Amino acid sequence: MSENLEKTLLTQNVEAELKKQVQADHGKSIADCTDRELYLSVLKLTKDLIKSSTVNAGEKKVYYISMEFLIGKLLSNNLINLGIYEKLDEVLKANGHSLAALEEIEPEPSLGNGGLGRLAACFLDSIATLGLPGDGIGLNYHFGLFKQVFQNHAQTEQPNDWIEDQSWLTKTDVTYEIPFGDCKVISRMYDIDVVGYENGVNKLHLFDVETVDESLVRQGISFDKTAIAKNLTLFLYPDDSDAAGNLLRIYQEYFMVSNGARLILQEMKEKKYDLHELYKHVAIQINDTHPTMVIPELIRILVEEKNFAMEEAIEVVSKTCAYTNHTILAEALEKWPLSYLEKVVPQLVPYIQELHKRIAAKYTDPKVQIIDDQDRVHMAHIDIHYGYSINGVAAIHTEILKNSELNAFYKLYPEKFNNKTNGITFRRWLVSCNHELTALLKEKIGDDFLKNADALEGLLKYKEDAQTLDQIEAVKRTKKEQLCAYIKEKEGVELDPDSIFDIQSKRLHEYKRQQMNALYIIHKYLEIKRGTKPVRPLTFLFGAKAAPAYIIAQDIIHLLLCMQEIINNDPEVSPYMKLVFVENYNVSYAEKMIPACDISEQISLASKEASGTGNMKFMLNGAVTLGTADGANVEIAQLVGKDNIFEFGVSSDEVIEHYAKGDYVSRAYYRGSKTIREAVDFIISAQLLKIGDRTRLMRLRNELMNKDWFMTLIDLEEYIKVKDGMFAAYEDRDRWKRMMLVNIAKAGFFSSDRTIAEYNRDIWKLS
Ligand code: 26Q
Repeated sequence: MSENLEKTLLTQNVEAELKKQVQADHGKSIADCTDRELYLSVLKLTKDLIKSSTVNAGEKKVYYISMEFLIGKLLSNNLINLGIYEKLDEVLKANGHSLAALEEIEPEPSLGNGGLGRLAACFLDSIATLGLPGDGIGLNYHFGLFKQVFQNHAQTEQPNDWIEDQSWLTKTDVTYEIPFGDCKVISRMYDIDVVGYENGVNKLHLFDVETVDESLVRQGISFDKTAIAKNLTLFLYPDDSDAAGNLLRIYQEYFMVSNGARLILQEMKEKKYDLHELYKHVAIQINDTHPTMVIPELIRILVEEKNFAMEEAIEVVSKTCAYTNHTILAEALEKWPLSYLEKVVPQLVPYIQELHKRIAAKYTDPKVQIIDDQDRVHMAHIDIHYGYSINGVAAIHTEILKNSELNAFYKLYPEKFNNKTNGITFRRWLVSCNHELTALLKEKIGDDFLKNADALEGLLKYKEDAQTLDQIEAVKRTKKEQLCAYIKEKEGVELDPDSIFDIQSKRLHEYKRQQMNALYIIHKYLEIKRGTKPVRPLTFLFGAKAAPAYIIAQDIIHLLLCMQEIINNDPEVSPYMKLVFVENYNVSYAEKMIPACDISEQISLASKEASGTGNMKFMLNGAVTLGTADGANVEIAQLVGKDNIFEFGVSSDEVIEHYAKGDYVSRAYYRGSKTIREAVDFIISAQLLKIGDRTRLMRLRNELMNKDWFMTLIDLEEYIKVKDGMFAAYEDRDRWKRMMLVNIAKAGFFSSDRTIAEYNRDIWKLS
């Protein structure tokens, strides 16, 4: 029987197949099984079904190498992409169960920190959906990103062991020997199938070390960092945007790229392609600088094992590798001391020196050198000189790279620079997380938008249609009720679905300015205490993890958790305003919060957020953005028009100028505004000091008044004004509902299918 026929039969007989599977696994009927038993059987059945799907193939293949793939739970997405979600849900419901209950059982693989990792996951989905041959290459961390637990109004970290006996991982027999300066490890490849939406499958290859010892983990997430063979893939670095120098990170990076390089060359060999034409068959997309060592590693292997001359090896590899930049924060650009590399990967050092020498011989500008005068290796510089493409992730971000941050490189290689505005997969961020909105959209505009996201614009013809507008509002209300129930269960706080849901969820970082939102909340609290009550109750929701070593970020969480206690327990205030900082925000939580949001907080200091992707997810689900002119917010504003977004704040040009002149003085803003003074001073008020930690609160206020590197105070007054205006606009229900509709209708541009089609057209050229 042909594979496709087999697949068709299986899809048509979901009920019979599930019955058979359940009988074989547990010896009972579907109705008699527990949810866990059913989950295991559905997992097996789905994996089998995927096995009989077509694998995307072609003359050229892309390898997306990334230290992070924040894939989230896979069950419902795979079922949706295989086209059997609804059928299976029906079968389960007829037997007294539901897919929603099974979804809760699956552990979440949190193999990423935030945006960069989630983007990689959305990209894999779109690459498979577009039928392109393309695999992911990454690491199989035993404990993904830490689990966040709140204690005494502060974040603590616990290991998140997501790997169960039966999971989406398939152990392969691919193993390699990976040498380091001081030891050797044996790797093994594990695969996760990536199912395209009504299309073929690709793979996510995750490398692991056989000898990892999970018992090394002691208190919290601390562990012995010296025994490399035992700890290499134990943890994902819980760091967003701070390139904390650590040897283990370099071991991890080299381990990933060396395995990746070997796999790529092995596949070239199996397909009998000529290695001298590597670039005709392979594109390697380097996700930020973390996998940069793949460049010298490939060159090394070609020279040492494949008889290439240095010159040709460099040329072939340079025509194969492309680099994506995700950050403009100088402190987040990886610069490794040469001495670290000498210890971890001495075999690469002569190649890095060779790459450096060639540049030094050509260009005198110190800004473009690979090894600087302090003997630090600038990873991004390797990518730019020895890759054929460099892209930013939103229009404004790419412009800033070209005109300021990487201007010296842009002058050398203008043709290498290009923009690829980020996107999100609609399968997860609409179909899977918002069944109700998906059904409504299908009813109104058909299901074309599932394959062709631009078709969402068809919704615009209902802009003045009262019935449609009410239906959109009703969906939002349903999603808010569902979130209320979930938060009640998880966080023990009762919320009002008739209040305005204002949400800021993303990694905690000063540049994202959760502290500015906190100051607004303090301001509103004080106003209510003085008797000025909001027209409608307000619900402020936060979700965010902070890197454990990022002290100020921890202080901001502390402030918000203390405010949560003060506000929610004050009978004068809580009827008008509530605050919940949800614990352990992750992909699964995002899928519940985003569809319930009215106001999407995208308030980074202009020029600092490369793109943001949460902004796109909120918009797609009918939230209205409150944002600065930063990252993809700029493109959102262009698409929806000034009437359908609330913008505020200084421009990126002004910000860049302040940094250049060093003339931002936060204390001047503090002195100049009573509103600001009052909010900032409240951080060390008797009320807060009573429940909070004096050191943390004093440090945070001090930081805001005396440093405020990310210019919170420069935008605070305007933020308050615009946000209050937004709450007022919410009361003009017709206007608000139209804004929701326009935001949904214009979100098509942010489908990662569009982004990937552009990567393919301009960079990979697969077919
Ligand atoms: C580096 C060295 C050592 C340890 C950790 C790291 C590290 C880890 C993660 C550095 C950076 C990250 C993550 C960066 C990130 O998520 N960037 C985000 O990427 C998104 C996708 O392009 C953008 O939308 C966001 O604007 C950007 O912040």
